[in-house]
Amino acid sequence: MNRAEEILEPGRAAAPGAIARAASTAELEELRRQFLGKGGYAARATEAIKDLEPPERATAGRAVSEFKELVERSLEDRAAALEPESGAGGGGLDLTGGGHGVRRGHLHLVTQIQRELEDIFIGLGYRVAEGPEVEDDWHNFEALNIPPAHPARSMQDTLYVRLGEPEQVVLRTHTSPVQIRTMEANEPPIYVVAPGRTYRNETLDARHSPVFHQIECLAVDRGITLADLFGTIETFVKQLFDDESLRTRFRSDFFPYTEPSAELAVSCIFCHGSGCRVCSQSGWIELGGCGMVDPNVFVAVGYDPEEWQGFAFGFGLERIAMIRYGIDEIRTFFDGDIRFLAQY
Ligand code: FA5
Repeated sequence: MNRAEEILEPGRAAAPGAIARAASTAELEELRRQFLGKGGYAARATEAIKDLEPPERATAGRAVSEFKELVERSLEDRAAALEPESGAGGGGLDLTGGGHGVRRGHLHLVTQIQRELEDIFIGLGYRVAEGPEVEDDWHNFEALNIPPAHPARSMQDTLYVRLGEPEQVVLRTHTSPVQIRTMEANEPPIYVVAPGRTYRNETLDARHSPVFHQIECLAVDRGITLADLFGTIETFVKQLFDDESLRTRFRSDFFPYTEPSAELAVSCIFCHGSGCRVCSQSGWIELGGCGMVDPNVFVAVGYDPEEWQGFAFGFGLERIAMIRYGIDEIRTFFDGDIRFLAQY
């Protein structure tokens, strides 16, 4: 039994009996607070999840949601049983009875991760930049050294708001157009991160969704090297995951807008490298791509590539959340099941 389950255990034993003995709706509300409210069993167990070993997190998460369901079910059953007695004379509406209260919501897990990453990068001296989700061909492709006939376009098929070149308008396929918009509007040096929603014409599977989020990073200055890129990524991965057993892997890759380019992957927390459904049997989960800004990109935005160097990377936010919390299905982020969302 892990720490989160230990916290839940007494609650699990006590809840059904205590709720069944409640004599009024006010008493039921008090019990709801005790089991599910701030500082209650579920909240404390959820808090303990982040200190668990990654493989234990999914089990603990499930235990918390099962506990919440158990309490909710017991409360509903008891409320239904009490109903006939609550009105004056044994029926009708009891205007003196306590209300059910409004349950407090909270930020979606992806938004939480996004804000946390923004904080990490602000701490490193970056500022947050934004760009539109409906993007023109120039910013999404062309200025990023992806001309119309380039094969890289077929890897990022998307939804087209307006067809036809060169005025084609698309739902952006990545956050990289924000690099272009930032450089067009500012003189170097530049240190920005740009989180946001992105779209691709892709089939839904455990790790891929047609709508997802990325965070882009761009640093442009004099004398920036590959060592700065790797050092920055390592710093943020360590801060974010705080997990000694997690391994990172850089592999040479290709992106038209960076040269050289690399892919960053972290070891699969579900199978620890032996291969499973979530990592497509590879033992690694790809977080994103990175590299040194290609001189052609600097030329496209009017910077002198002899004077300025830079690095950039773009990572998937859902993937980061999946690795951190042991979530094995990307669909759970957007199918709106409150039992999933309430755990984080
Ligand atoms: C890119 O999108 C590049 N723009 C990244 C980049 C930026 C490279 C700056 C160099 C410099 P890629 O297509 O590999 O690269 O996507 C990056 C990450 O986004 C993936 O590793 C993954 O974490 C996430 N991602 C991509 N497609 C999906 C999808 N369909 N569903 C969920 N996450 C996705």
